[in-house]
Amino acid sequence: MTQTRPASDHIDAMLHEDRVVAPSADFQARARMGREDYDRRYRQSLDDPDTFWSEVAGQLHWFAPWQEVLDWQPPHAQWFVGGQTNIAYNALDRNVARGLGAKTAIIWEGEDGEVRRFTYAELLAEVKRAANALTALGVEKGDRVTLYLPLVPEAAIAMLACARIGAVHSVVFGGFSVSALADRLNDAQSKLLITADAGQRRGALVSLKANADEAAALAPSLEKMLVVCRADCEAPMQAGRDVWWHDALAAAGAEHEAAPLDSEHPLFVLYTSGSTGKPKGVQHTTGGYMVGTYLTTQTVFDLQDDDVYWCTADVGWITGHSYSVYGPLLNGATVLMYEGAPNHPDWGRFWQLVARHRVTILYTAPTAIRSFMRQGDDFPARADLSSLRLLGSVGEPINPEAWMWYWRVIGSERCPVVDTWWQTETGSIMLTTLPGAHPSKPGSAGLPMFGVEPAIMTRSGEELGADDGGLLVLKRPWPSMLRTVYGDDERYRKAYWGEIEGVYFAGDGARRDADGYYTVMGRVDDVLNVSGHRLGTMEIESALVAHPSVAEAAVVGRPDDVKGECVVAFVLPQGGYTVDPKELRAHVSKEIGALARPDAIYIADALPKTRSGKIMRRFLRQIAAGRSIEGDTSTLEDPSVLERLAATPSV
Ligand code: 6R9
Repeated sequence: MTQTRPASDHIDAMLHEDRVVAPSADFQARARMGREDYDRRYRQSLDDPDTFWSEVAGQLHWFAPWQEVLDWQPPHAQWFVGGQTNIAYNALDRNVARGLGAKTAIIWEGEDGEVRRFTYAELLAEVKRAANALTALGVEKGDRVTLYLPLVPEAAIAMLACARIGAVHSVVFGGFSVSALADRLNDAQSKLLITADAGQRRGALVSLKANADEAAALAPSLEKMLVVCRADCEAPMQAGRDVWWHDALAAAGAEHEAAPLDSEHPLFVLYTSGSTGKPKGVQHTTGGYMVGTYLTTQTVFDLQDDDVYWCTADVGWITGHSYSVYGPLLNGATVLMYEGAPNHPDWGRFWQLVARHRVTILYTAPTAIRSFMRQGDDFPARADLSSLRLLGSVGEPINPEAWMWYWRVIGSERCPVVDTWWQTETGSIMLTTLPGAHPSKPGSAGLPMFGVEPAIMTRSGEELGADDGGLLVLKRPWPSMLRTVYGDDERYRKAYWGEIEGVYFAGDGARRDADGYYTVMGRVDDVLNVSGHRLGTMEIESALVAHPSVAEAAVVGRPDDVKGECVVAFVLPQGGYTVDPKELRAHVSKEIGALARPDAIYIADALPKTRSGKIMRRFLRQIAAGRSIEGDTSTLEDPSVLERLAATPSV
C-alpha cells in the first residue's frame, strides 16, 4: 500500500487528539441546521439526489429549466442538463429583485485604510457597465479573459462581468511572476488581460502593469489590456492595446441583460499545481458550481441576514472564487474584502478590521492563525472581537494547538470553528462540521457535505475501515466538481479518475474515525502545501534547472511551524559554475513567484537515485527534516550519497 506522507510534524499530535468541542446551546438554538436536519438531508442527498439537488437548485433563478439533474458518463458529469442560468444574475439581479438592493454587498478596505462600499444595486450597476465594456473590447461568449489584479473590488466586478456575458475568467494570483502569467495566458489563449497599475503590499507599491506588459509580449493571443487605476494612474499605456478600466466603464452603457447560459457553459479556469511540471487549468462550469457554492456557503457558515462575512483569501485562489465572491454573493451576504498584508502596519490589522466592520464570520487559513499565535495574545486583546460568532479554517491541515488558540483567543470559546477540506478541483467544501449541528474535533475536518460520498482506500482500490490511514477518494460525482483540465482531457481522466478505478482521487492521505469524522493528513503526491498554497515540486525543479548554474535539482517539503511546509531544494551544480544561493532564490521568484522560493538549498555532488535513475525523494525529505535515514537504501545506485548529503550544511 502507498505510504501516506504527513504534511507536518503535528500529525502525530493530531492522531492522538481526542478533545471534542460542542457548539453552545445558544448557537444551536439560532442555527440554520441542526443534527437531525443534517442527517436527514445528507441521507436524501445520497439516496435521492434528484429530489435533493432539484430542491436546492430551485431556490435560484433559471431562464430555462433542466431536463435531467445528472448525466454521468464516467468520468464526465453534466449537471442540470438543458437548464439555462447565469451565476452573476443570481448573485446580483436576483438579490436586488428580492429586495436586497440597498443592502451592502461589499465592504472593501485597502491596505492604506481607504474604505469603499457597494450595495447590491451599486454592484449590479458596476457589473452591467463592466459587461458592456468587455463586449465593446471584443470579448465574446466563450472567450477567455485573464485577471491579474490586487484584491480590489474591481477583481470581483470583473469576474462577475465575465460570468454575465459567458466569458471564461482565468484569475492569476497577483504574486505570480511574469513567466507564470505568460504560461497561463498562453495555455488559456486569452484575448484580454485585466490588470492594475499597481497593488499595495506592506506599504509599498507592487507594479503589476510592468509584469503584465512583459507577459503580454510573450502571449500572442492577447489583443487588449484593461488597466484598473489603484495607485496613481501613471502606468505607461500602449496605444491601441491598453485601456483604463475607468475610461472603458465611463464609456459603457448602463443597461445590460445577463446572458442565459447553458448549465454546462464554462465559468472559469483556475490553474493549480499537480504532480507534473505544468500547472493544470481546472475547468468549472456554471450551474453545478453555482448550486454547490450557494448551498455550502449558506449551511457551513450558517449565514444569517445580518452577518458580516469575511473570507481572507485572495481571489487568485479557489477559496477567493467560491467563498469571497460567488458563494456569499449568491446568498445576498455582506462581504468584507481586505487588500493588504495581515501584518501591516502591525500584527493587529486583522483584529482591527474585525472590530471596525463588526465582522461576524471569519474564514482564514492555518498558516495565518499560526503566524498570529506567534505574536501572542496582546494584538487580539486590544481589539473588540465580540461581533464574531463563527470561525472557519481552510487550505491545509490545522494542528490542534493552532485550532485551540483560534477557538480560545479569537473566538473567546464562544464561536464554533469549522475546518473545511476541499480543493480547487472540488469547487466547494466537501468535508466539514456544520456549526450548529456537530461537535468539532480539533485537527479533524469532519463529515461529508451533502451529496459527497468519501471513502478511504488503498492504491488498489480496497476500502479501509475506521482508523485506518489511506487515500481519500470520492465515490460519486457532485455538482461543483471540475469538468476537465482545460485543453487536456486525458490528464483529467488520468490524474483524477485513473489513479484508482471508478473513484475520484484527491491526492490526499486521510483516515476516518469511529464517528465518521475524516482527518486529512496532507498530500501523497509531489505537491507541496506552503502556507496553504499548492506548489508542484516539478515546477520548482524546472525553474531551478532553467538557471545556468544548475545541472539537476530535486525539491521536497520540510515541516514548518508557520507555513506548514516549506521548500527545500537539492541542486547539482553545472560543471564550471558555482551556485549562488541568493541568485538562485531570486531566480525561482522570477520564474514562479516569491511563494516558491526555497527556504533551504543543499548544494550536492550527487542525488540519491535508484539504479533506474529515479530520484528517491523519501530520503531527501528525511535529510531536509534533519532526521536520520530510515528505510531500505539498497535499491540506491550509490547509498553513500546519503551520508555525504546528510553531512552537507544547507544554505
Ligand atoms: C481549498 C483549497 C487543496 C489541498 C488539499 C489538501 C489541502 C485544504 C484542508 C486541507 C487538510 C483542510 N487542504 N483544506 N488539508 N485540512 N481543511 O485549499 O484548495 O489550493 O486546491 O488546495 O489543500 O491537501 O488537497 P487548493
